[in-house]
Amino acid sequence: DTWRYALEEALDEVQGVFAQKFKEEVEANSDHEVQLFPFGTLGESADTMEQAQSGILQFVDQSPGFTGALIPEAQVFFVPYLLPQEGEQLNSFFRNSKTIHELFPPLYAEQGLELLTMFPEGEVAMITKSPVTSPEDLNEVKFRVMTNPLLVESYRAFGAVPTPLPTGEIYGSLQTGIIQGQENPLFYLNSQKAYEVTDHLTFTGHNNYTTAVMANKEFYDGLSEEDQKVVQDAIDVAFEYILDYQEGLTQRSVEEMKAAKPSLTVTTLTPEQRQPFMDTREAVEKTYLEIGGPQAQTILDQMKADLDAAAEAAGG
Ligand code: 6CS
Repeated sequence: DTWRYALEEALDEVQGVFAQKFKEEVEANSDHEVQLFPFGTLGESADTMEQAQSGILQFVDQSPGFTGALIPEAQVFFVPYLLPQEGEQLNSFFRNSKTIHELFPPLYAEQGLELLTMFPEGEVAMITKSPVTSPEDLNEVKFRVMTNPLLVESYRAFGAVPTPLPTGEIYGSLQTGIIQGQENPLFYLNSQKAYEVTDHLTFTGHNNYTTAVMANKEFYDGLSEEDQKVVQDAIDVAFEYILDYQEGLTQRSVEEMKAAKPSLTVTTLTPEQRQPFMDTREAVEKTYLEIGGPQAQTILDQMKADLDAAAEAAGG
């Protein structure tokens, strides 16, 4: 039979590379076929989630950026300066995190979803029409964010006017000036040609982009033990593959963007410039505890413990 898998990106973007590896593994180790539906074939993220919950799709990749209303606890990924940007500590966190492997699955299960994995998609940077070196520079700036209440709060704390929009509307909204900035990992800013409609790229160090892959729970529970193992093994292979694949991807993407648009400015904020952005973390954490659902405190505490463990494992 054929398993349908939708993702929020194109096949040559990070979620697409992951999905293709998953497909390859499943098909090599079973009689099942995986049919991939990249972004644009089935609607926006909100649509594919509905399709996965109702069982039209067997698998879906949806970032917590769009899962905020469904699973409020997943908004924890938008507390700024909580996750390290990239590197061994981050990878170790995703491999071993109790939050991800033990606490989140029951919360996804309540929504009819089997959480299979979460993986990082790269350091997030801002790309804007005017330069950004302080929260004052974001004053009055309509800044596109994913439709996630805590991400909205975090950009409000950064001083911007957060504007939640689906991904398909980013380019046009920058072009027409409805918004003046957005954030995303570098491979995505590059492949979506965000630099064509903005002029300044800024590394603030406030986050890494996290995504999640899920199965429809009824479908998954109905699989034989053998097939569940095929799925889990394929996920494990694709997970390690996608971490390797992303080595150096941020830097390469910046170089390609600079080559495509030499006038694009690329700025990494100094520790002093970062400080006022970092200072918002406590307030956003507090908001998370208010709007992050009944398990928010447990999730936040475990997440910090996981990050400490990852720092230790990475030797720093
Ligand atoms: O910003 C967004 O909406 C999109 N960003 C990424 C990196 N993947 C898909 C998502 O829709």
